Amino acid sequence: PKTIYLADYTPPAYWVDDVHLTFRLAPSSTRVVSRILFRPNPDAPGPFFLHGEALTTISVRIDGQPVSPTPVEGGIVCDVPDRPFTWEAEVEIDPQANTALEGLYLSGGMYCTQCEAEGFRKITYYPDRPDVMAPFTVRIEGDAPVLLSNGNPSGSGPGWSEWHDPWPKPAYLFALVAGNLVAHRDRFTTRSGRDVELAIWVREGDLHKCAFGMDALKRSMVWDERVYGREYDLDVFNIVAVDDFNMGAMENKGLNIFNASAVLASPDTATDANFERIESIIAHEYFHNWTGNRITCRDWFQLCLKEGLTVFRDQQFSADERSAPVKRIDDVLALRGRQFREDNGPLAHPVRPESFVEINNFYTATVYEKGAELIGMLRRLVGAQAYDRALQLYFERHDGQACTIEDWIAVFEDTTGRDLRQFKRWYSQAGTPRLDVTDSFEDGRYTLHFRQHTPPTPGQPDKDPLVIPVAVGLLAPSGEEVVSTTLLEMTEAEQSFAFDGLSARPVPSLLRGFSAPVILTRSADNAERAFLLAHDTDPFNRWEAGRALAKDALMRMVTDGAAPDAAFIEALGLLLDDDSLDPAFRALALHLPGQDDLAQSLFDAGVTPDPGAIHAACEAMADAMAEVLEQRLATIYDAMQVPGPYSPDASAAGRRALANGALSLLSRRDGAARAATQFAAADNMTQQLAGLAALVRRGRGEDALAAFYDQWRGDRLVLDKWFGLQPGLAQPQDAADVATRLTAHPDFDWKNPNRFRAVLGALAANAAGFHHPSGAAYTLMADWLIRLDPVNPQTAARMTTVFETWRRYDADRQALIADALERIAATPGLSRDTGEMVNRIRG
Ligand code: B3K
Ligand code: ZN
Repeated sequence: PKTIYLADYTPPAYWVDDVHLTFRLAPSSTRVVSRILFRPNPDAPGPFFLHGEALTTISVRIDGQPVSPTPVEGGIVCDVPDRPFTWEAEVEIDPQANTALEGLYLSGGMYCTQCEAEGFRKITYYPDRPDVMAPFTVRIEGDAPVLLSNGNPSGSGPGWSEWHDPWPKPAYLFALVAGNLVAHRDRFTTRSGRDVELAIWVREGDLHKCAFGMDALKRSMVWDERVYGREYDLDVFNIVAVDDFNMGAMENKGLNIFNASAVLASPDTATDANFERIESIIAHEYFHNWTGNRITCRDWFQLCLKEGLTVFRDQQFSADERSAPVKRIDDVLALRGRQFREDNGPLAHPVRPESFVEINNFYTATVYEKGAELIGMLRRLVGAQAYDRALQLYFERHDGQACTIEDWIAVFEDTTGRDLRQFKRWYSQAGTPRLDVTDSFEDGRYTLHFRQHTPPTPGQPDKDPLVIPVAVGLLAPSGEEVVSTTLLEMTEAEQSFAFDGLSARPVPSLLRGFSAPVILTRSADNAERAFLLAHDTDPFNRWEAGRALAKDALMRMVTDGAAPDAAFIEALGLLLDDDSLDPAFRALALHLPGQDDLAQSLFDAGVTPDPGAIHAACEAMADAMAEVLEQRLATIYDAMQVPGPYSPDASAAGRRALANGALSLLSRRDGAARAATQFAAADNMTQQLAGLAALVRRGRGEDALAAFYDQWRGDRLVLDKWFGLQPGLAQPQDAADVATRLTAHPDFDWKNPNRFRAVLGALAANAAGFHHPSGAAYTLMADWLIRLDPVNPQTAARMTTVFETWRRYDADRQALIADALERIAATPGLSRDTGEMVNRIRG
C-alpha cells in the first residue's frame, strides 16, 4: 500500500466550474450520470486524472464525443483538450453490496451516502480531493417518497427531485438521501432575515424523538450568530437519522447525515449523557457550515483546520449552554482518556500528520481533541478579543477557499503582530509534553521553576521546546487567593517565574483550567492537595486536586498494598456535603479515576500495571467509600431526587448524576435495594439504566436484564445499551464469556456498527476483563476484527486501537496480544485500513 506525504502536495491540474449529477436509483444497479465542466489549471499543468473505485463505466463523452479513458490505479486518465471542456459519464454502482458504508449505500431500505474522506470516488469519476470546489446541481430519480440532496430544492415531481447548491464545495460534502421518511419540521429566521426551513428526517416510528435535536439546532444557529457572527446561508437545513453509520455524524452542506444515536432522543429511551452528546454533535455539524464547508481543507493533512476548530467551537457552545467548569472537566477527562492514551503509544502522531496510508485512520483524538486544545491555547495566548478579530479575518480572507494551517496561523500573526513560529510546533510535534515543576520561597519572593520535555514518539526521537501557557494562581496559607489567575508563557526548555511581595510561602494552583495539554508532574504532598480541594478558586483545579488524591491513594493500594486512604475519603465527604457546589461537579468528584488511566500512570511511574490488581484496588476503595460515607450518601440520594416530569437540562441532569453516583456506592451496602426500587419505578432512561447498572454490578441483575430486554427489544438504540452494559460491567473473569454469549444472540446484528461497538467496544472498555490473564478477550476481539474487516474496514480498523496500550503490560499479556495482532496481520486480503493500523500498533 502506498504512503501519501504532505510534502508531496501539488495543486490539481484541472479545476471544476460546474457539476451536474443525475441519479437513477435502483438497489443493486444505480445509474449515475455526470456532466462536469473542467478547466485546465495554468499554474499546475499535468495529466487529466479522475478518481474512481468500483464503478462500471457505461459511457464517457468529452464535449459530446465518445472517448475511452484508460484505467489506472485508483481511477482513470484520459486525453483531453487544452481548454475548458464538458465531461459526461454514465456509470453503474451497487448500493446494496456496499457494506463498508462509504459512498452510496442502503441502510434499512434507505439510500444514503458518506463521502468524507474519499467516498465520492465510489459514486462517479471525479477529482476527489478537497481543494477542488464547485457548485453542484443534482437530480434524483427513484420511487422513494423523499429524495434529498445538498443545497436548495429547485424542482420536484412524482418520482424525481432536483437540488441546487450554489456554494462551491469539495466532493466530500456531497450527500444524497432517498427513502420512506417523515419530517419533524421547524423554521429559523437568521439575523439578516433569511427564512430557513429546518427538518429532521426519520422513520415514522422515530418522530417523537426529534424535538430535542431540533431545539439544539436552533440554539446552535443563534449561538453562531451571536458569538462568531456566522449566519446560515441556504433556504433549507436538513438532518437525516440513519441506523447504519460508521461514526457520529457528517456535515454535508445543507444535508447533515447522522448516526441515529447522535440525534434521536426521548426521555424514556435516552440518558442525560445521550442528550448532552446529541446537543454537542448537532452543534458540531452545524458549526462546520463555516469552519469546514465555506472554508475547507486544502488536503487531508490539514484535517485539524476544520476539526480542531469545530470541536473547540462546540465545546464553547456546550460550556455556554451548560456549566462551563463541568464541561471543562468532562473535556479533559475525554482528552486524557483517549488522546493522552494515543499520544503515549505506538499510534502517536502530530495534530497535523505528515504521512498516511488510509486517511480514515486519522480521524483521531489527536486531530480532534488535541487539535481543539491548540485553538484554546492560541486564544489564551493572544486574548479573547484578538482571537475574535483573528477569526473574523479568517472568515473574510478565506471564504470559499481550501486552506492550510499556515493560512490559519497567518490570520493570528497578522491580527496580533506576534511571531507564532514556535507555537506552530504544536501542530508538527507528536507526544504529550511533561512539565516538571519545583518551587522555592525566600524573602517574600516565590519562584516557580519549570522544565518541559516531550518523550520520543514513532518517527520523532527528538523534540524541541514548545510554547506552553501555564495559568497560575497563588493561595495564602489562610486559603485566601493572593495572586489571581496569571498566564505564564513558557518558551524555553527550562524557565523560572517569580512573584514578589508575599508575606508567607503560598500554595500554587498550577495549570488552572487545564491551560495546556501537558502532564504536570510535581511532588506535591497530599496535604497540599487537600488544601487545594478545599480552597482553590479555580473549579477545574479543585476537582484536579481531588483527582490527584484519589489517584495517589489507589496507586499506593496497588503498589504497596496500602489500605484505602481515610484522609481522601474524609475530604471527599466534605466536598459532597458542600451544597454551594454544583451537584454535577460533586458527581464528577465522586467518580474514581478510570482503570486505564491508572494503568498509564503506574506505567509512567515505572510499574508494570496489573489490570486485575487495579480493579481490586478500585473495588476496595469503593467499598471503603460506601462504608464511611453511607449516611451522607443516603442523604444525598434522597435530596437529589428530581421531582416532576423529566427534563434533560443541565441542572436536573447534574442532580441525577450525583444521586446515581451515590446509588452506585450505596448498592454495596443495601443489597442493591434502592437500585431495584429505582429500576422498577423509573420513568426515564437515565434512572432506569442507573438502576440496572447498579443491580448488574452487584450480581443481582438477571431479572432486571430480562425485563429490560422484553421492554426494549423493539428499539435499536436502547437495545445497544443492553448489549453494552453487560460486557462493560462483567467481573474480570466473566467478561469474555459474557461478550461471547452476546455475539451469539439473535439480535447481535454485527454488520451494524453501533451494535458491533456496543459489545466489542464495551468489552475493551472493561480493562480488567479485557486484559484478563486467560487472554480470552484478546482472542474474541481478534476473531471479530478478522470477520468484520472485509465487510466494513473503517469500523474494524478503528476498533484495533483497543490494542494500542499493549506495551505497558507484562510479558505474558504482551505475548498474547502479539499473537492476536499477528493473526490479524496475516489475514489474507486484509484491508488497507486495518493493515495500516495493525502495522503501526505492532511498531
Ligand atoms: N467530518 C466527519 C467525520 C468524517 C469521518 C470520515 N471517516 C464528522 C465530523 O467530524 O463532524
Ligand atoms: Zn467535525
